[in-house]
Amino acid sequence: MALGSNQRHPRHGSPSAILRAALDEVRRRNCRIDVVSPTVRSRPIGPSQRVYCNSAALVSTDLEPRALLEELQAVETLFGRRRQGQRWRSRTLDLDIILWSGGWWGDHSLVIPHPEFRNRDFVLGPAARIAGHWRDPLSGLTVRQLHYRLAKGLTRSPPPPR
Ligand code: PH2
Ligand code: MG
Ligand code: MG
Repeated sequence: MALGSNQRHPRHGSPSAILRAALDEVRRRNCRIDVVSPTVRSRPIGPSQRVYCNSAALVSTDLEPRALLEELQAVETLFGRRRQGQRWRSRTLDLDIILWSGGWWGDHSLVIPHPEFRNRDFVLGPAARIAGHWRDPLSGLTVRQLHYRLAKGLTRSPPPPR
């Protein structure tokens, strides 16, 4: 799971505090948080101007990907995330499923691996710290290899066909 925040929260405070509090909330929802990466600050990609805090966590759960997504969206809502309006607007909390142990998943509202994760340093950097040997089922490359390629500017992967 990838975590991101670029807005303060009236009660929890800074984006990094929001990410910590969000992990506590995910833990309460039939999920075990096995490892958490260090938090990085990253320049925003997209229309928002504010710096992001990003991290990654390894989550163990019996929930199916769809059910997990619903729990993560409930946590986002709890932290004041609004879904209407502009895509990629500033957000108090974004929780994305990046990879899962079952390989590929695709339905109308959820695609795993996350279609853009190969192009995002703020996802691959933290993920490489905790899951460097996890393999992308589409490219066959490990997270560490994907991160290395992106950091070297070797490729920008096109989004996979749906
Ligand atoms: N999330 C986005 C769009 N742009 N930029 C950074 N640096 N970090 C993010 O988490 C991020 C972003 C949409 O989810
Ligand atoms: Mg998201
Ligand atoms: Mg996202």
